[in-house]
Amino acid sequence: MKITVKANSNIALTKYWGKKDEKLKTPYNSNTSVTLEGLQTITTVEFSDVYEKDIFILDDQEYNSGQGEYDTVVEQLNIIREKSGVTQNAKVVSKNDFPTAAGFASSASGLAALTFAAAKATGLKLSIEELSKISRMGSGSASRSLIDGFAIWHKGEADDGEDSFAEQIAPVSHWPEFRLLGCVISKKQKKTKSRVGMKQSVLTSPIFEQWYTNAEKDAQKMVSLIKEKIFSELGKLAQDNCILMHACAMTTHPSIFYWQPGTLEVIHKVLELQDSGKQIYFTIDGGPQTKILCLEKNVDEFKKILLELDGVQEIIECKPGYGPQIIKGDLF
Ligand code: 2P0
Repeated sequence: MKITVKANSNIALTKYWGKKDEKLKTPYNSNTSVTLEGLQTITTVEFSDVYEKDIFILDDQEYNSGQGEYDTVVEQLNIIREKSGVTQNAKVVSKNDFPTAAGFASSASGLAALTFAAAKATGLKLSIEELSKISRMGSGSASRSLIDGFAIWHKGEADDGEDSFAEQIAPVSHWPEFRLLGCVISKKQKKTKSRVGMKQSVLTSPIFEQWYTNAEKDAQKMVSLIKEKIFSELGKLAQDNCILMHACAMTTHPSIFYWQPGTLEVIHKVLELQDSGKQIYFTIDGGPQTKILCLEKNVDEFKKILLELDGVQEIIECKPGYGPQIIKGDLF
């Protein structure tokens, strides 16, 4: 059967940076997120005898064996084949509506869409919890994109990783005024992929232990702030958590600096606005884009100020969104 799925990306409000178990893909610390309407991947999957091998096309480019993207897709299809008993090869065609691999969490929406579509195409009936665990194997942050609204990905304690999955903290309707403004600083693909970078951080950053111990506490605090809708505290916590994650990345050998001059230009503007009492906060992932956390009522004012900065090319506005959905309009 051919299935097409739309999945949203997500932004980590408190981050994941480091796998405790490289095989099970479990994180050192629990982390939290909001799924984002506005940054999406659409993926069509079909299993059929006509395919002599798995085919993967992303944004009109075909990937082959030996390329990381292709191998990740095949590994994910293999998990679904194993669970479903389907043995056929698959064709996977995917499109992102935002820059791939430039720090807009394309792997989160991509792997969530692939996992959901492949599971449905094979007729597997799995819970969101199961789908989150399978998505985790493809990309850690993808485990969170299965969830509507606000999520926590539990680090888990079990030896088999079965308790490491994402769970809803609050639905979209809990806080529809929540906004993320993605300031596009550069569309170039990043130099160090998160997967490679975080592995190096685990091994070499002198503050790694401090980072994940702190981040675990942050994740638990974030759950309360989301539930209680205390925006200013949430923004401050997200910002501080992001700074510590980047300090950990920067103190890795060799050093991982995702920030570009434009990234810092936005940071300084945000700090200046905070000093004048505005409710505006930043967070940054594995790339140069500075992402603004704010509320709907301030969007126009903040967009205008940020677009005046030399380093900001455009702004992508996102609001809380839903988990993967089956849609019409197959890509092949
Ligand atoms: C996050 N990031 O929590 C953090 C913050 C980037 C910075 O999860 O190796 O693509 O596939 O599990 O999920 C990006 O890393 O890494 C990420 P893998 P992933 O959103």
